[in-house]
Parts: sequence; structure tokens; C-alpha cells
Amino acid sequence: MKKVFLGLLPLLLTMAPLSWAELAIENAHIRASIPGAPNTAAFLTLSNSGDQTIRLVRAESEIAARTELHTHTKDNGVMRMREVEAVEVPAGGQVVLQPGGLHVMFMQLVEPLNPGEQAKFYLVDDQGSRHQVQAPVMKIKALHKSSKQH
Ligand SMILES: [Cu+2]
Repeated sequence: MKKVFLGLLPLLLTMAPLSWAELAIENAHIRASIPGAPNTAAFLTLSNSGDQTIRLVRAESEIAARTELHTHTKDNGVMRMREVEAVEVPAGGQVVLQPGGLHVMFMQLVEPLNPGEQAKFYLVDDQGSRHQVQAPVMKIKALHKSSKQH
């Protein structure tokens, strides 16, 4: 046991200051923009292999005038989008950003995003670390008509 512990120690020491390394971002994809619609969204899966909650407090990109963290809420039976203060990924946990739920919102796209293209954006945590996300642009059907309005 002692041998195993000593063997792991250098690795643990190396990893300790890099808390951002605990966040894994998978299955990222961006909805292709609809002609004439200035907004679109990105979806992805966040996994936290660390032992502390990761709080993502904002999103940034150069593909849109505004990039925000959004969720959907039901308001008198109508699905609406609103900005969230933070997306929290619990220690050892996973959060899925998906149509109808949490998403990264791009408002006032600089140019249309077409299927087959790639785009880049960032998720920023409350420690100031910027997590770069490179994602393919794909055709994704809107779940609700209201998800087009903003
Ligand atoms: Cu939104």
C-alpha cells in the first residue's frame, strides 16, 4: 500500500494546482443557425472528476455579440429561456446541456453557422479559468417553437 501511495504522490502534486483539469467537456455541438435567425445554441456534457464543485459563471465567444449561459423554464405552461447565474457541476458529477434545458446561447451571430463548420467558445469558471470548447456545427431540430424566440 505504501508503495502505491508514494507512486501516486508526484502525480497528485502535479495535478493539484490545475483545478481546471478536473472538468471534462464532451459531446459539444452547436445548432446550425436558421436563415434569418440571429441566435443559436450549443450543447455539451460536463463532467467533474475533482472533489470540489465547479461553478461556470459565464460563456464567451467571438461568433456572437453576446454569449450567455441559459436554461429553459416553464412559465404558465410556456417554455421560456432565461440566463442563469451559474452552471454548477458537482464533485464527481455530470451536467448535460441539451435542447429544452441548459444551453450556451449565442445572440446576434457575427455570421451564419452552417453544418460541417467548427466554432470555438469558452466557459469561464468562478476561479477565472477559461475552458475552451471546439465544437462542430450540426443540424438540430428545435424542441419547442418558443426556443426560437428571444
Ligand atoms: Cu437561450
